[in-house]
Amino acid sequence: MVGNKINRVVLVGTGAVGCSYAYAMINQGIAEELVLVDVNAAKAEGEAMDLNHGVPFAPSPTKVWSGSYKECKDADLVVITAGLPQKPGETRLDLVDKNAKIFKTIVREIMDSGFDGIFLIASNPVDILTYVTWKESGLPKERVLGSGTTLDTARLRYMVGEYLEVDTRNVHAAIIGEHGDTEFAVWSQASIGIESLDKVIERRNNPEDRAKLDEIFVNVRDAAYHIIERKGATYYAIGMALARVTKAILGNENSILTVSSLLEGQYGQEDLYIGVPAVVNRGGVREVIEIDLNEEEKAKFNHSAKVLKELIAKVYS
Ligand code: 6V0
Repeated sequence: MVGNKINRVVLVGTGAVGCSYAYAMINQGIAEELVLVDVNAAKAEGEAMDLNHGVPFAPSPTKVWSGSYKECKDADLVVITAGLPQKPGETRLDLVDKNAKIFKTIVREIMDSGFDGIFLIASNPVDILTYVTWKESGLPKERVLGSGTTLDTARLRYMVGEYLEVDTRNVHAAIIGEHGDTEFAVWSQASIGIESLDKVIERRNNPEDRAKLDEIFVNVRDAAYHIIERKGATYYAIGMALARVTKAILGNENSILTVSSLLEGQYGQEDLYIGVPAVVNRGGVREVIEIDLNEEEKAKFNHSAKVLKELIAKVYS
């Protein structure tokens, strides 16, 4: 709760990702109210029942119920995890047409309720669907954001932390760009604690380090494929990433997270949503941070932006 204000979050899509998010939200006591909406109303209802039965074990109470789009009117945040998931072998971009259609309908219904809060999007391809949400809702850009590369950045921090044997929270590194095959690690700006990664590698003097970091990046980029191959879907970590972004928003934290944000000239790009470091607070995205990229990283960013812009053109042709 901020002041006397009750925070209401509406979650649209109570599949694997949505429920992992709801579970993380309740376990961390992030919002007072959590409304579950799904095209499969019985599923949303069952999930609300099950989650409510765990509330006595939570650090603070969350009221959970299954509802309808009408309840978005009083929501501070609407989180969308609805849509079709990636099938084995399917890229996130293959999903674009199917999920863009679903989104246009969902966003219209939400706006018809009188909703005037913030949208956080997770469905894939997330950068495109965040753009679609911004266009269709007519809300200011600050109030529409996507999970972007928050999950990918967490995967990178985890794997680098494991390799260097340091707490993952001391790994300050990020993945930026499209949440997908053209994303990349900004190695040039990475640090471990307060020492640059370059300096750490020099000090360690281990000839294997550079190749190992490259291998870690490939494992991060392809993590979804590796997990989907084994268990059919990925959901726990994205659920926790969405809870982290929600906490930054509702708690007015001014946290720097690699969310999907609208570019208006930053990184030499405009009119697209893409994963970049941004300051997130109660107003949504306070500002996009334009970090220095080396020439190789700039080329990778531009390639990622090009792929996304081609898809946006496809949706809005
Ligand atoms: P799921 O388990 O199939 O759940 C999807 C849910 O959406 C189901 O409960 C459906 O009933 C519901 N749904 C479908 N159409 C509608 C509609 N029109 N209105 C309301 N509800 C609807 O999929 P899962 O939860 O695994 O994945 C959901 C989305 O998250 C997919 O697009 C994934 O690709 C995406 N992910 C995004 C990640 C990220 O980092 N941004 C990570 C993992 C998955």
